[in-house]
Amino acid sequence: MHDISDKSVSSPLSAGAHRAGARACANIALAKYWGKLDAALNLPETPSLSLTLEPLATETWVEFTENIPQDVLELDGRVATEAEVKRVRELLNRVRESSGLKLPARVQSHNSFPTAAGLASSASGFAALATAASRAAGLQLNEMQLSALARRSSASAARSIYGGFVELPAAQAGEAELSARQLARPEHWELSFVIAVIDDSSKAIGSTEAMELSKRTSPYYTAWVQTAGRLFSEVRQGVLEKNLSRVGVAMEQSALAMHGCAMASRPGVLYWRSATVNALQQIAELRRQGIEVWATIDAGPQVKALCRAADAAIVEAELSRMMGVIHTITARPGPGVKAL
Ligand code: 2P0
Repeated sequence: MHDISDKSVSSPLSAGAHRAGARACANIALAKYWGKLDAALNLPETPSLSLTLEPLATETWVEFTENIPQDVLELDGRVATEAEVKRVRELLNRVRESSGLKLPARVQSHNSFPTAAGLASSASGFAALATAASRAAGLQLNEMQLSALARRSSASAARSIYGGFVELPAAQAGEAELSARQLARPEHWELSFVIAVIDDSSKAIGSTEAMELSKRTSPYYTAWVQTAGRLFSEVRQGVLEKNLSRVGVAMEQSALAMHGCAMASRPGVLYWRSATVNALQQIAELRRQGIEVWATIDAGPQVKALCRAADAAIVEAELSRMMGVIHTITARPGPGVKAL
């Protein structure tokens, strides 16, 4: 078991009126979002449904201050790249526009789990940033407004504003304020995600670029979009009924259909390693042995196994001894974003 204890950051920035922090948890989609209706407004073409997860969290502090010439971003103690700064600045600019505040911002962000490892750090990151930045600027946004703000930067971040089981509908054209909503609280159902980390290096192609490529070139994109709505409804019903096999079967099909669509792009997008396939087969074998466990895979090689909390230890033991699995992380339903 990999130790990923929360590294709490207690207000590392200097005191000031325009300063605030927030903590948000990552989420894993049971029904996947893959494809944009409108790239400029970052509107999803498919509905998605996720589970917000402890202890995979990001803590972010934002301070708007005249003491720096331009926005400064620090991620896990390192200076951010220009591409990372650009994405954060877009959100900060939206906050500056709404609040009338014209100051540059110093942003410090810490993850309790490896970034760029297919563990959806952009979801927790932009949910925490939207909350911290809007509060630091004096805006009092409700959860729906925070979710819409986070969604403009990263659609999955819209879901991390809320705890537990969360849905993000597919967008209508031009729907600027689209936000996620909570379907059920974390206490609704005692489930676990056992994450088999197979490769923790950065991904070859980011999900934003890969889903655009899928939309432009994959012959399966239209079929994926048509299927995604039905699978979302099945997962949603299964969550409400707490029917694990109903959720699991639809969840696996959602992931495999999403990856099938991506793989058929030109050039093909293949996130999997051989250990990814082996883990999928091991999970099917565990099912044959009577354990209710199903898999999902995001834009990376990691395999995430959904099971009852009571079965997590055995699933973790089986996955962690597989060749190609570096370590495992067990996560549980977590809360929505919190101000620090
Ligand atoms: C999801 N993913 O539903 C899907 C499944 C990855 C695979 O949402 O372009 O970082 O920033 O809106 O939210 C990851 O994509 O994409 C994602 P953008 P995001 O969780």
